Amino acid sequence: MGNANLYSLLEERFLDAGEAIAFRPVPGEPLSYVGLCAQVARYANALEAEGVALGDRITVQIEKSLDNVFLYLATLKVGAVYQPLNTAYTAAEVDYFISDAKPSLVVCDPSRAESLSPIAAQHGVKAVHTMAPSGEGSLQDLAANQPSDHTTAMRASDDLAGLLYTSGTTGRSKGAMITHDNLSSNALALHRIWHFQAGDVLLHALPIFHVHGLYVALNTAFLNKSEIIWLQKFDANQVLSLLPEATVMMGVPTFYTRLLATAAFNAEACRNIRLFVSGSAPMLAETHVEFEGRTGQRILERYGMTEAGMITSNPYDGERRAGTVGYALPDVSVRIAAEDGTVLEPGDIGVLEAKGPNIFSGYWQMPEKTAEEFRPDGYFITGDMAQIEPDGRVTIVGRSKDLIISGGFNVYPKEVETELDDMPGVGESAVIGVPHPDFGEGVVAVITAQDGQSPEEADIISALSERLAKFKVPKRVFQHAELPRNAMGKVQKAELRAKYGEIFKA
Ligand code: MLC
Ligand code: AMP
Repeated sequence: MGNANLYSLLEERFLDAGEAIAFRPVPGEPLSYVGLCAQVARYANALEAEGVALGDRITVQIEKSLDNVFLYLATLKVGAVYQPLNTAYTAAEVDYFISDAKPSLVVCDPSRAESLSPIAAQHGVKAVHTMAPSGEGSLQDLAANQPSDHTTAMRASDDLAGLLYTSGTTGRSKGAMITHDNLSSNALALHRIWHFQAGDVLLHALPIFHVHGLYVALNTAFLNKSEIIWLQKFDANQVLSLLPEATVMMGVPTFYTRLLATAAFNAEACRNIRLFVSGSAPMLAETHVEFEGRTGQRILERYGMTEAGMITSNPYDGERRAGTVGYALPDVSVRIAAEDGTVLEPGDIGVLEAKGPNIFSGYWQMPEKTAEEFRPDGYFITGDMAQIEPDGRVTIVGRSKDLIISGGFNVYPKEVETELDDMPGVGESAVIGVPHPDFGEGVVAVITAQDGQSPEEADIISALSERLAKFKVPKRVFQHAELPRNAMGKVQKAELRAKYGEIFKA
């Protein structure tokens, strides 16, 4: 039997690509595919020198960099499990991820070493390394002194490759277990249906701690042996200046609204682009239409999630219809069901369920949670409300899960409410998402006062920022005498969303 390790598939392509450019960092020196292979091997040897064994988790919280990519690929290569964390997470948030994943190694930026080292020690982590060229615990230094050849570890298709945390309705994050086969089947399908071809250059401006920037963008470009223009983060003016050198860009809807807000953005800037992909959050139909009017390009919207990689995509050749997410990927089946699991008819609105080689193998050490999210016949319950037309085209119409998506990052209201409720002076809270011109949805909190206190909005925001990643912190906090409730005592969030629906309107 062959090796199902995703890296073994990628390495074949890398060796075939040879001296072709893999990465063109801006700023920075280009790196060839041969050079990439050597760096990955050095990191793989470094991990093994540190005692990393098959199936061990490696927790990573570092800024986007090529070394970050080497570490991702080396983790695959040695048969360990990559656990990337959003760089916005606070030490308090990371504490939970480390306690749950029980990694054998934590890799962080030098600026975080002081706060993360005691946390790692407390949870029995063998070593904390920093992503720095030198200094105590420098992983780069360790890798630099390793040989540049390494034999890729044998993995079965259902062995774990990644552990990506995603919050649940309870507010507690769950680790989605992603297998080698989940990743390779999804990447191969996207590579094919999006017509990746010789000469493609990917403009990469997404973060690489989530599915979109890490798996969708990188793995498809790698399979294609493409050159990747590598940006630290999304900056509309920088992207505008580099677009003519690229043929493909992937982004969250905020990327596209920010480009449209840039006066110089036009068809000329996109002259060499053959594919713009949008996903991770709903794109307004107006954005799609305005984008086509300005550039002549029809953005291809696709839909996916951490637990499932990509599930549906608008067609490359057929109609890319604004407001829809297209058809199930090859080998993926989707259906609409009622809450009790009854499968509904075309046109009915219900919860989207999906099945296929892309679906994760369950939540890390949470068999009951896993069982709750799957139907007995293997379909995964996505929590997204959708409608399927008779020809199979899917439209996402809402969410059954209480989730806010801000600029492509997920915010679970329950998690923010729990922090608010624990604050002195706060009685109860309700956290909602309302339309935001830049982030799609903006986080807003409504609180009641406790013990006659009247906490200041600015103080609440600043206290929350100590505990929660910036993107989760409400942009506004309003105080009410009491929260609106129905006869059953349930907070009426729809009423609050209607009341504050206009606050971010320009
Ligand atoms: C930054 N801020 C955000 C935010 N990003 N607030 C809310 N939502 C966000 N997404 C905060 C900053 O900390 C800052 O706070 C203030 O808002 C303004 O920052 P900014 O400079 O405007 O933000 P910027 O750094 O430019 O980041 C915006 C962004 C970024 C859109 C470029 O958020 C981003 O790259 N998003 C991509 C997310 C993504 O990759 N999602 C994929 C998930 S995978 P202050 O207080 O300091 O001013 C997935 C599956 C799938 O969902 O289907 O793909
Ligand atoms: P995550 O858990 O970060 O992977 O986020 C996945 C969620 O993002 C999905 O369950 C959807 O709610 C949402 N999502 C992703 N792509 C789209 C899209 N194209 N349209 C609407 N929602 C999307």
